[in-house]
Amino acid sequence: MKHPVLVHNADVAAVFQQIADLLEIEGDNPFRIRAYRNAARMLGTLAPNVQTMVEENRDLKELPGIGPDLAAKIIEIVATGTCALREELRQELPPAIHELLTVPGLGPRRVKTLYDERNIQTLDQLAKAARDGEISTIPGFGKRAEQRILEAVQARLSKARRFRIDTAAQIAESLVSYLRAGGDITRIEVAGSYRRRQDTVGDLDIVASSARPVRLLDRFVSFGDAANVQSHGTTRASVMLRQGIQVDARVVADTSFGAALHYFTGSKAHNIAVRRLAQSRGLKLNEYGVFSAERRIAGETEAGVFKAVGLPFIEPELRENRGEIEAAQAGHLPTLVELSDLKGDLHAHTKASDGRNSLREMALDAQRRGFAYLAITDHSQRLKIAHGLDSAALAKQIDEIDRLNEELNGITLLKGIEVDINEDGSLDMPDAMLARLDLVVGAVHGKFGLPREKQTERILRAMDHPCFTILAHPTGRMIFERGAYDVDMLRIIRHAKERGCFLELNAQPERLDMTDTCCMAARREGVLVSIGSDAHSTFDLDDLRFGIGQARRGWLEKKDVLNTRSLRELKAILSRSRLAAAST
Ligand code: DGT
Ligand code: CA
Ligand code: CA
Repeated sequence: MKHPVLVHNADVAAVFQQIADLLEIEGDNPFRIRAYRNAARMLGTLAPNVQTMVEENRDLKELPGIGPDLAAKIIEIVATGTCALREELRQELPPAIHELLTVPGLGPRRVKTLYDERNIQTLDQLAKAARDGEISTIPGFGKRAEQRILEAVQARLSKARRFRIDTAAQIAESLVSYLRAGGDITRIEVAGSYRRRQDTVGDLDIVASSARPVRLLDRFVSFGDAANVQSHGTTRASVMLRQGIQVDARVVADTSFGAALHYFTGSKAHNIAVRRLAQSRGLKLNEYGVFSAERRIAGETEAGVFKAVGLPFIEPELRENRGEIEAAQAGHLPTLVELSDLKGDLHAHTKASDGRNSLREMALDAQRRGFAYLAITDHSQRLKIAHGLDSAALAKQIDEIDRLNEELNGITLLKGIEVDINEDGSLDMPDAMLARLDLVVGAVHGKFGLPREKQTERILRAMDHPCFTILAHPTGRMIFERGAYDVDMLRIIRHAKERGCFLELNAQPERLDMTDTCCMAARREGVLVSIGSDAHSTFDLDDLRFGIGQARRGWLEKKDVLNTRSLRELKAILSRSRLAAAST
């Protein structure tokens, strides 16, 4: 029997994305297509679950970009799992054609050509046509395009798929609540790379303790999202979910839960190092416990396992065998930053550029989250697709913020800008305007292909501007979409130190830029990191949790993070940063 499960936001987003693609292949109205794409993107990062919103009778039209038509479609998808429009469009086109759209470089228009001209409907057919040299004979596709398609398809067909942490989180959270609702659980955790808060995960590893393991695993394999059951025993089972992610579940006796959790949290390198430590003390360590001869001396809790091998508790995010065991032995483990340490956010957008909410809505939402400040950093004018602000628009926003701050109580809006860093390192806003702001967030939004030396110089010159405060998403990577641009991060970090400015850890789950190792380097060099939501709507402030996960992987403590400071401390730091710039 299948149990009813939550419809994930990602499911609704996927239906909208498919509708947009199919409409585009059919050559439909571009505005209609864009509305579906925007809605899909919004749903992809929306924290509240839309099924829950529908059940609570909340008005979906309060979501950014959702009008009556899309709201009705969401309700339809939540109720039926699909939507009549998609089914109609699918009838009109071959079923696997949307897979072709996942090949980099193949947009809907080219897919349509491949279909119309050569009846190519699947990835396998595409790979074969490219190998046979057929693609390059189609008008609009040359030899180079054919070669690129061949490489991309082969990579796609062979690549083990990974998933972004936010996608994994939606699935993991609903699976755990489904399992808990069955009532056979003593303790449960999602272990593996998910618990270590890696930016992507290969699969999910569930560890549970239960007095009725067989019933628990029966329930697990009956999860509504399970597309097929790969193994199903009395202590472990594996399923492949229809989203393409595999989930492994292990059930142990509660006396072994800590040992199993430690083992399946990994990483493998950490596990091996800890086991070696156990062996050096004449102990045996496995997923059931720590044993001295045949006697179990620990295993019920992770803390007990660590203690048995002579270590204090090590946070999961640190368990990569990157020095955490040595630090633990020396009593130098960092006290990792937590979400509740954040006093504000220094990167947020409003309707004035490409955000969805007003200044007031953003301010009140930040206040509701217990923040003392929120920096408004809309785009500068060079970023045309984001409706960036020119001087006049920024001046107007400055006045609006001043007026709003008079009225607000307990939350302060800071005046800022996310200014484009031009190719020569100058900033896309006159100095006189920058000088009127509380802080300046600089970002690279184009010319990603500059050679390393040029790209690095460009950013260093930008940081030299006396008003420059924070370098946003320092490497520009977009997970699964675009690699980091070629840049010397160590030089940038050291320059920030010299210059008295800061680096951002962008918390958007598709960015999580800087990486964990960059955060470690920033900490080592003594440069404060700003964990920025880059929110384009009030909901996006939820993404800060992903930024915190990454910061913790980077060993950051409260003191290493700029926006853990009180408003008063922050203001002092910001004015010191300008003084430092003026004196160099
Ligand atoms: P993933 O799924 O690729 O994102 O990464 P993990 O770390 O979740 O790896 P996974 O799912 O293969 O295994 C989960 C944990 O189980 C892993 O972090 C450590 C533990 N583990 C797996 N294989 C071994 C092994 O051969 N030796 C040891 N010591 N531990 C292992
Ligand atoms: Ca895993
Ligand atoms: Ca696994």
